[in-house]
Amino acid sequence: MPDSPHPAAFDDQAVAAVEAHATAALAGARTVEEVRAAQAEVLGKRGSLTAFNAALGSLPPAERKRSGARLNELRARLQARADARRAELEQVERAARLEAERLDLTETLPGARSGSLSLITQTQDALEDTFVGMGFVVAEGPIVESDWHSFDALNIPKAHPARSGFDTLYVDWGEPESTLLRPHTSPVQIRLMQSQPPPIYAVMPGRVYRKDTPDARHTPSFSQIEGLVVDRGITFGDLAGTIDTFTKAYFGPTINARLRPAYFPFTEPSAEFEITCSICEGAGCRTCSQTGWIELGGCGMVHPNVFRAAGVDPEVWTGFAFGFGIDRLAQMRYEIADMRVLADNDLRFVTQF
Ligand code: 2NL
Repeated sequence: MPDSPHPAAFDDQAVAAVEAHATAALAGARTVEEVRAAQAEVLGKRGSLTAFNAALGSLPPAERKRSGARLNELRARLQARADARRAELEQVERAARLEAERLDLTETLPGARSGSLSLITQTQDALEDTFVGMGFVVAEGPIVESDWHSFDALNIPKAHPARSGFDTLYVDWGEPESTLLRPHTSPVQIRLMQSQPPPIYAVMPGRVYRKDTPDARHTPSFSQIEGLVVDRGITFGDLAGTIDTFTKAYFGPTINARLRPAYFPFTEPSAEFEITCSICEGAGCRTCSQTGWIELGGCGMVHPNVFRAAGVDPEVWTGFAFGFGIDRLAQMRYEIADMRVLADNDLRFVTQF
């Protein structure tokens, strides 16, 4: 950039020359830094406009007033031009930075194969589709839960072993043992009953957490799906029919379901829910200990205490609930010997699905 004119004398011609020089310098600035330099050269402490200020003093009073006003106008005009040019360049620099930093997450690197959903997500999606086809809605809720929604509301007394730190992963928040990672999806059902009046026909899928040491059959985090039906006049027959319809819809016509008496604090009566062993199709094998049946989950009629805790009148409404592990179901369907492979991300495993 040529040196800016630094006039000793103060006249119209000199002012016009400074303005022309500054305007050209601003227009020619290619970076925000060049705008700053051009601005300093004219408007800064040692700038040419500042030099004019000194020259003002030697003018006669009338002339000084007129020239001072013109000088101020010029200063404001150049300031505005500098601001406008800076804004323009900032915009350009930002666009260039965004373009340079753009990361295409859908781009497949040479030699890489495109990914797929995890086997558990695929299984959960298929289960949701089956239940939606049967008239259920899908509900979700928080993973970090209160002990009230996880235990008290489910008729699980304070002394129940499921509550002890042995099974439950507590979060250090609030009163000791008041906040936890949900050990089942049942708190979502409690929240659903609290938030809307029956009838309810809903399934709640999601991740749950237990303090389990990983082995072939256990991982400290797994996925579950539970179902809840609340309406007038719901019976155990409706529960058995729903389990049967689901089993046929999801596994196909060769797989049957059966219920056997069981105990859960939140249902009465309660039952274990077994299906034909998919490995031997009921003939008996090692996986099903020669029984021909595999336990999938549990179910039962919702306990009146659970209804009362959730604000549902058990004199008016009845209902049933059921729950089973999604990982366990996938393990059976795909004959996965060791559950830990689900979290390993070993390509020899994940590329099979
Ligand atoms: C199992 C057994 C079950 C439920 C879950 C439930 C929820 C509410 C009220 C009553 Cl809010 N019951 N859920 C009932 C029976 C069994 O799960 O073995 N799951 C893996």
